[in-house]
This record gives sequence, structure tokens and C-alpha cells, in this order.
Amino acid sequence: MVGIRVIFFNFVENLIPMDNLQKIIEKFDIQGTVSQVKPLGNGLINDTYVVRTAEVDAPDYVLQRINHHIFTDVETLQTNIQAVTEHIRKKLTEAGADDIDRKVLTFVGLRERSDKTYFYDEENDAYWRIMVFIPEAQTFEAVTPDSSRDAGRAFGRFQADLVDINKELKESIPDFHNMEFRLKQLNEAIENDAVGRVKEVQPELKEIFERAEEMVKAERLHREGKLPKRICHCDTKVNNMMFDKDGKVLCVIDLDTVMPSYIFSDYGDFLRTGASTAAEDDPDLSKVEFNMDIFRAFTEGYLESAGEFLLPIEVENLPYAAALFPYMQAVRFLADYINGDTYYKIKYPEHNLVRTRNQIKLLHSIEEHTPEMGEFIASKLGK
Ligand code: GN1
Ligand code: MG
Repeated sequence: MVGIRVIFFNFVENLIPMDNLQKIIEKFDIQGTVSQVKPLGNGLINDTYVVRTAEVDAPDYVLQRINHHIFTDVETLQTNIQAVTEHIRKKLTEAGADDIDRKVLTFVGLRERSDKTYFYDEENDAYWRIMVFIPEAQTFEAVTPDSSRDAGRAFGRFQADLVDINKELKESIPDFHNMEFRLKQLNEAIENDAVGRVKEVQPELKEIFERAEEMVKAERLHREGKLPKRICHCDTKVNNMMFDKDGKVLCVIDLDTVMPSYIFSDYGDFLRTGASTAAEDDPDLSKVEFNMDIFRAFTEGYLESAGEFLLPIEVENLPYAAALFPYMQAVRFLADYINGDTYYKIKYPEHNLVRTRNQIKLLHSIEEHTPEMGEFIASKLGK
């Protein structure tokens, strides 16, 4: 690399000094000359920038500051991600796939140590990583039945590909999708009542606690030795997949939460966002419904690829998984609201409460459809 000529855009929300970003990028073994850095996407946790290079034959990159207050063990997180992307790349290569660099993420190593894919900036106590930007790709905030079928196939394939990974992955956020743990956190928040909000959220708490026993079923089945943990994505939101220009799925992104979990994580969390007729923070609850067309298409795609390894207990409990994730998200949003908004980024003071109510409304709609969901799944299995 000849030198870095960087044009920095105005970062309204980020107070990272520009020359600091430049110094960070220099640590990584990227190709080409940086010509532009600007914020990218709308994740709630990490800060993301696109790094453009001047040369036509040099790729562009994505620079991310990893939120180490949430991902406290960055070493585990990056080790997981490397293991997973390498495994998937190997599978794609073995299968003779074309265009592999757009079908799996590529993380860039450090100039000084190529096997290490993150950099710790001691001075500013920040962790950074860089991946290759996937060109001519797009993400969606909403899906159609057709793209949901593709997404179902892709997330099912992601889990199926990782069934035989020979490295042991650790939980990058311990107990991330553990419903018992999330309820415990909510109880702690209530006990502390740090900002005096418990009084105003009684109706929401009632909705949550009357379903608690039913919702911790996964942990119970696991303890009884009936339900395995597998490597899952654990953040299968619609906007965590990339599609090509024709709307076909390219790859799964946002791999921070890849870890051992119940397959319910990926199935349920996709439907939570994909099959909801409104955004997760839409305050107009009359708009929030569970879209059965999306459910059917996604389930069909998912069973097509994940069907090869799923156990009957996993399949039987897919309707439970669909309810579990809006429920878990409601618990997490509400706990954060009660704690005084210390986890999720918010845009206004009631934001987490609005999100909670939205998720509870979605849960109600799912509960109405549960028998129909069970029948559909049974019909797919030819029972
Ligand atoms: C967070 O950053 P983002 O938007 O991909 C969260 C998910 C939640 C989601 C709710 C590490 O994901 O678990 O479902 O917000 N990720 C983490 O919008 O907590
Ligand atoms: Mg994301």
C-alpha cells in the first residue's frame, strides 16, 4: 500500500477522531489506497463503516468497532467467527461453488500477525476488525414469501454446514438465548428498580410472567437430555443476510453471536423480524401481526435444508420457537427499560417500552396461529 489518503465524512453519532480511524485501518493487511470512510448500516450494537479504496482491482472493506461492553470476550468471539467462516469456505470449495468470496465473509488479518483478525487499540480501549466488502449485494429490512423461502434455506444450510465443525465453539455471550437467564435478569432489574420504572410496566410484567413456565421449556428439555445444542447464528434478522441484485441469498452476515444454542434461535428469531408485519419498534400495535405466508415460506425453506439433521423434538417445537423469540425479546427490552436503557441504543426515552409492547403484540398474534403452524409443519413432514 502506497499511503492512505482518506476522506472522512461527518460522523454525527460517533466521536471517533478521524486520524484515529486512519491509524486503525493501517494495522490491517488490506489492499489498495483508502479513499473514503463512512458509516454503514443500522446495527444496534457495533459501529460499522465502509472503507472505499481508490483502485478498481482492490476490494472495498467494512471496518467495525466491536462493542466490547457487550461482547466482553472478543478473543472467543473472533475465534468462533474464524472457525465458522473457514469451515463454510471449505464446504463451498469442496462443493465446487462459484463466487465463494460473496458467499462467505472474509476477515482481514493484521499486518504484523496475519492469523489475528482483530486489533485492540489500547489508547482508546477499542477493538476493531475489517472484513472484505461484498460488492453488488444488498440487505433488506422486510421480506417477501420468496425471499423468506431462500432465507429459510440459507439459515438451515448454515446450521447444516456447521453440524460437523470439529472445533469447539464457546458462547461469545454466555447464556445469550437462555430464557431462564433472561427472566432472571428481568427479576434483578425489577428488584433494583434503578430508575423507578417498575410501577408503570405492571401490565407488561403480567403478560411476561404468566407465560414464564411455558417459555423455559427449551432449558428443561436440554436438562432432560432431549434437546441438543448446535452451532447457531443467534441473530437471524432479515437484515443479517446479503442478497444479490436479483434478490437471491448470497450469505449470512453479522456472525458475532455464532455459538452453541438450540436450533430454535435461528428459526424463531428470523420469524420474529421477518414475519412481523411491522418493525420491532413500531408504536402502532394495530399494525403488528404475524404473517402466515412468510411463516409458511420460511418454514418450507428451512425444513428443506435443515431437515437432514433435525431431530423430531426440534421439529415438533418449531411453533414454540416462533413464540419464544418475541417473548425473549420483550423480556430483554423490558429489562433494559427498567434498568434505564443501558444496553440497546434508544432514540427517545420510551423506546424500549414501545419495543416491548410491540413484541408482546406479535406474541399474541403468534399464539392465535399456533395450531395452524403445527398443522403446516406436520403436512410438510408428510405425517
Ligand atoms: C441486537 O445489533 P443487532 O441489531 O444485530 C441484539 C439481538 C437483538 C436485536 C434486537 C448482541 O442485534 O440479540 O435481537 O438487537 N444483539 C445482541 O433488535 O444483543
Ligand atoms: Mg445486525
